[in-house]
Amino acid sequence: MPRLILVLGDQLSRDLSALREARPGDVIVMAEVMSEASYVRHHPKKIAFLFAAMRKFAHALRAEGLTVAYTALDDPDNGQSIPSELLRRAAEHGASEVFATQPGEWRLISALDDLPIPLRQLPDDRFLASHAEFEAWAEGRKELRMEWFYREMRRKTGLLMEGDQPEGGKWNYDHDNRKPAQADLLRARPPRFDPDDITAQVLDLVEARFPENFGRLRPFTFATDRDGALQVLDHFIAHALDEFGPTQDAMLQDDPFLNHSILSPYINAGLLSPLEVCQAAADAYAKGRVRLNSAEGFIRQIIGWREYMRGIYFLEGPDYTARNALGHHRDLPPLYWGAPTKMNCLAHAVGQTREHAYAHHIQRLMVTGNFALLAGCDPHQVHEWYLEVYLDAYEWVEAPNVIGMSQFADGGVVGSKPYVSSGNYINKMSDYCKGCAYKVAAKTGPDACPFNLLYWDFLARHRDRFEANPRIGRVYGTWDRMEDDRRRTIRAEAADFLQRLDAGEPV
Ligand code: FAD
Ligand code: DLZ
Ligand code: SF4
Repeated sequence: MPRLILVLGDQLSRDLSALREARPGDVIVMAEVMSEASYVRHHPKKIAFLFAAMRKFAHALRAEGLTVAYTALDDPDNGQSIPSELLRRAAEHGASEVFATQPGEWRLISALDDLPIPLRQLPDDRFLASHAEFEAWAEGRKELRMEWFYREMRRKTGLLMEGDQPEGGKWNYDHDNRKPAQADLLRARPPRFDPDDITAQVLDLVEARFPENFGRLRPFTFATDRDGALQVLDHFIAHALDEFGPTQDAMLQDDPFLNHSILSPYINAGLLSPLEVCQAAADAYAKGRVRLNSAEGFIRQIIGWREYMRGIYFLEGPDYTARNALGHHRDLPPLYWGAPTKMNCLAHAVGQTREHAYAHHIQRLMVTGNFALLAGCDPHQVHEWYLEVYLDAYEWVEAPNVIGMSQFADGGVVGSKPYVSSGNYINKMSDYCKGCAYKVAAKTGPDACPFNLLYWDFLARHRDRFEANPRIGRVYGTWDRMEDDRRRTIRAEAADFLQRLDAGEPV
C-alpha cells in the first residue's frame, strides 16, 4: 500500500527527513493552498517565490522518477488546506499512512496531529540543534543567552575552530564591526534572475489572486531553485562577505542590500542548507579571501541567532505570539502599509520592504521595530506585519525576533533589555536623517525627531519595570537630571505626536 510523503512550501530540501522515508510506490504530496497563502496577507513576492520554487522542486523530484501529486492553487479539485489535500490524496491513491517533517509553526503541527489518518511527524533535522538538545541546553539556566548557545554550536560543527579553541583566540569579533557605511556605486548588488516560464505563470496567478496584498510583485528577480540559490551564495562569498562584518549594522537609503547576503529566503525554504552556507564562509576565510570578523559574524547569525530563535519558539510553546508583557495596545499605524510619513527612516525602511520584501536586520530592529515599541503598538499586530511583509518570514523565526527581541513582549526571554533608541543611533548608523523633515539633534519643539520624544516617553512609562535593569536602568539617571519643565515638555510633545499618529495624520 503506498504511503503519502508531505513536502511543505518551506521544506524544499532533497534530504528532508520525510523524503528520506520515500519507498518505490509512495506518493509525494505538495499543494498550493489558500489556507497557507492567506493565514496572513503575505507579500505577493513571498507567495510567488514559494509557488515557483515548489513547482520547480516537484519537477526535479519527478525527473528522478518519484511520483509527485502536485496541486496548483487554481486546480478545481483543490481542497485549499494541507489536511484536506492529504485526505483527498489518501483516498485517491489508497494510502493509509502519511510521513511529514514537522512544520515550523504550531498551527500546522496541530492541524496535522488532528488528521483522521495515521501521520508521523519526523524531526526537521535541517537544523543543527534538535528540540531535545535545545531544551537540555536551556534547562536550569537563569538567562538564555545566545552567545553561550552559539559557542556550543561552534564546538558541535567545528566551524572556525582550532581544536577546542575558537579561530583567532576569540569567539566573537563584533568590536571590529558595527561601522557606518559610505555610499559606493561599485558595491556588488545581489544577482537578479529573469523569470522563466514557470515563474512567469506563477506571477500571473499571484497578480490575479492576491491583488490587495501589500507589496510590489514586479519586477521579480529572486532565484527560485537550488541552482539559482547556489549562485546567490557564491556571489555573496566572492563579492560581499569580506565587507559584511564592518557594515552589517549600517543603513543607506539608496542601498537596501549593502553587503548582506539575502540568503534567508533560500535557507528558510530549504533550497540551501545552513551548514553548507556557513562552510562556504569558513572556507573563504581559510583561503584568505575574507577577514575573520566578517566570516565569524556571518556564521554567528546562522548557527547562533537562527538556531537560537528556533529553539526559543519551540521551547516557549504555542501561546508565544499572544504575549504582551508591556501591555501595549496601540493599532499599528497606516505608515507601515505605505501611508505617507515625514520620518525619512521609516519611509525608506517601509518603502524598500514594499518593493523588495526585504529589509536587513538593523532596519527591522532599530527602525520599524524600534518605532513600534516606542509608540506602544500591539505586539500581535506587529508580529503579523512582519510575518506578512518579508520573503523569509515563517513563524518559527519571525515570532522570537519580533515578540521577543524587537518588542520585549515575552518579558525578557530573548533579550535582557528592550531594543529602544533615540534618533541618535539611527543618525550614527545611517544617512536617513540628512534627508528628513525632522531634526535629529532637536530634542523638543516642532522639528524634534519623534524617536527622541518617544524614547524618553517609553522609558518614563515603563520605569517600574526597567529602572532596576542592569543594562538599561542607568539612563533613568539622565532623565532625573533633566529640569522638571523639560521632562514635562518631552512627555506632552510625545503625547501630542501619538495623538496625531492615531488620528491618521501624516506625522
Ligand atoms: P544577513 O545579514 O546576510 O545574515 C545572514 C543570515 O543570518 C541570514 O540569511 C539569516 O539566515 C541569519 N540571521 C541573521 N540574523 C538572524 C536572526 N536574528 N534570526 C534568525 N536568523 C538570522 N529572519 C528570518 O529569516 N525570517 C524572519 O521572519 C525574520 N524576522 C525578523 C524580524 C525582526 C524584528 C528582526 C529584528 C529580525 C528578523 N529576522 C528574520 C532576522 C534578520 O533580520 C534576517 O534573517 C536577515 O535580515 C535576512 O537577510 P540576509 O539573508 O541578507 O541576512
Ligand atoms: C508560506 C506558504 C505559502 C504562502 N503557501 C504555501 C502553500 O501553498 N503550500 C505549502 O505547503 N506551504 C506554503 N507556505 C509555507 C507554510 O506556510 C509553512 O510550511 C508553514 O508556515 C510552516 O513553516
Ligand atoms: Fe528618523 Fe528621526 Fe532621523 Fe528623521 S531625524 S530619519 S525620524 S531618526
